[in-house]
Amino acid sequence: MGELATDKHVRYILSVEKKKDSFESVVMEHLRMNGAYWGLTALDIMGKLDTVDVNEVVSWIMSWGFGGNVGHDPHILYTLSAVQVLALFNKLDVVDVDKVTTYIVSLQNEDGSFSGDIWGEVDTRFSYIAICCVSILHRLDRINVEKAVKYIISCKNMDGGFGCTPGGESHAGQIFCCVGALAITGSLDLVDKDLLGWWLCERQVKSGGLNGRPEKLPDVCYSWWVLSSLIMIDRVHWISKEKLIKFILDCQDTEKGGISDRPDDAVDVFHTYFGVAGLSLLEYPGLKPIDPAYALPVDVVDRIFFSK
Ligand code: GRG
Ligand code: ZN
Repeated sequence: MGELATDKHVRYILSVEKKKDSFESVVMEHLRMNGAYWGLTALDIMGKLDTVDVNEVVSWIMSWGFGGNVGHDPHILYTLSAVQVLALFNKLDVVDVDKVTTYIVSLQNEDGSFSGDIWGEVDTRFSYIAICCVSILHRLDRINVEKAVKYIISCKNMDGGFGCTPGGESHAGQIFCCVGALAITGSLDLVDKDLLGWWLCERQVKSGGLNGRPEKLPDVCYSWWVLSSLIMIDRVHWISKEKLIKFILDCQDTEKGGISDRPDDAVDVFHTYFGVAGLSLLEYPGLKPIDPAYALPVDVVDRIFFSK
């Protein structure tokens, strides 16, 4: 089995960041805040965040006016990424906490669910994002946690999994969101851990990779969505860690760097991040540990909650 080509992945992520004026990245502009979170968190886990100019990143984030105004329609997806990146750099003090919190509070609906923006689409992804974000900002008490938890539980299915809305099919991505939100609010006792653990461990296929629901192909990003959920419910020993490590390493481009969804596919920053983050959850040597609920390095989460 090969090893993690850390230096190559660092170079790959930095090269994508430099290409930010390219056509593709202008078209994908709305995704750039999420992309920054994926790339920078991967760099931090690999111990290379210091290769990035902090001030440049912080002023770019602030020019977005996340959580409201300046050139982009606000969406809760970018708000969390912006807050996470600022947390990585220990720069949360630049956040207008009241403004961001008020924006998130305004997106909570009567039934406890959250919309992603003023247009109203509801999804358990937005419940996770809202809860994670206000928690990082120490403002969990500003949302109605009881109703938020009740809504998430209403999205639980007979198979133990969770969907995007009540009755929606169980999907590993939504399961991460629901379990993560329940973990952050201290409500994991509402999960049937054996039933959900069984569904999640069945996601491991012959190659060692994980899929996101039955009969689907394995994909490196589920090394995050499935594994983090298994860890939060304390059932990670129900899958083969060795086989999953091998699958992720097989998805590396060992020449140019980067990780793809499946062996021999084209690499991208999203799968590079989730591959590295998955390996961190698997305690692969040389990587910083990552927190399965906040999706940030453990030292960053400790700094947020345990430093004065
Ligand atoms: C901070 C890590 C972090 C996340 C923020 C946006 C979000 C919260 C979570 C997204 C959760 C989610 C729904 C992930 C799934 C993404 C994905 C690979 C979707 C593909 O779904 P299909 O149905 O693919 O196209 P399959 O694999 O089922 O064939
Ligand atoms: Zn994927």
